[in-house]
Parts: sequence; structure tokens; C-alpha cells
Amino acid sequence: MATNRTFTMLKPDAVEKGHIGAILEKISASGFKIVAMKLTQLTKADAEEFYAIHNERPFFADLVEYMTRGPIVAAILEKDNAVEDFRTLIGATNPEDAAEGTIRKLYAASISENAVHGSDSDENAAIEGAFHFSGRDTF
Ligand code: IDP
Ligand code: MG
Repeated sequence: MATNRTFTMLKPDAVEKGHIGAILEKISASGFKIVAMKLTQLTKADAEEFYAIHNERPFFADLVEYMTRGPIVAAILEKDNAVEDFRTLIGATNPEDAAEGTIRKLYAASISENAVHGSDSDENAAIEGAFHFSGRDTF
């Protein structure tokens, strides 16, 4: 994946609350182009692999339970400086610390159920995008 791309998931809480449309609107209005997207659901094995870096954290089991409990929207987004700009758009992990107007400030309930994922580096964006999409699903 090119380095002007990032990967996102609209997490189960955001989908359950009916926030797909509003969040995608904000993403588009912020200059990101959607180059791959699907509604899907993570298996336990998927979530354990995706979040393997956190597997010794005390919240890991709850994170896997949360991320597998319902559908998510997975997408690859394109924009100059995509990774950094998308992390700015979503805001801090804990919505209490997130800046006004960010997606997590607007839509996240807590540090654990925080509405949206954004890759933290170009390298992870490529790995995470490839986890969900093949080349022919990506435009
Ligand atoms: P990020 O999503 O902002 O990159 P990470 O530290 O990579 O944050 O954590 C991954 C996910 O794990 C978070 O988005 C959140 O859903 C969950 N999480 C992170 N820290 C905590 C915590 O302290 N308690 C409960 N869940 C957490
Ligand atoms: Mg992270």
C-alpha cells in the first residue's frame, strides 16, 4: 500500500449506534478518499492477530470481545499525510482527552469503546490494509 494511505475500522459500537453515515461523511469532508471498504465481522482469531501487540495488556480479553461482537466497517483511505492526518481527525484514544470536533470526541463512549481505529504508522497501515483487502478490492 502506498504511504499516502491509512487503514480504518468503524468499530462495533459505532455501527450499533447507527453512526456509519455520519463518520464516513466526516472522513470524506476531511479530504480522505475511500479506496477500499466493506462491512465485515472479525473472528476471535482475527481480533487476536490484529491487536497482537496488546496481548499482554489487562484489557486485551475485553478488547477482543468488543471488537468481535458485531459488524465493523473496514476501509483504506487515501490522502497526503494520511496516517498522521487521520490520527488527528479521530482524536486521542480516550475520548475524554480527544480534541473538540474529533470523531472520538463526537462518537466514542469510553477509552475501550472508542468508535474508530486508525493506523499508527505507514508500515502498520500497509499490514492492516492487507489483513482485510486484496489488491483487486482496492482502487
Ligand atoms: P489507538 O486505537 O488510539 O491506537 P491503542 O493504544 O493502540 O489505541 O489501543 C488499541 C485499542 O485498545 C483502543 O483503541 C481501545 O479500543 C483499546 N484500549 C486502549 N487502551 C485501553 C485501556 O486502557 N482500557 C481499555 N481499552 C483500551
Ligand atoms: Mg493503536
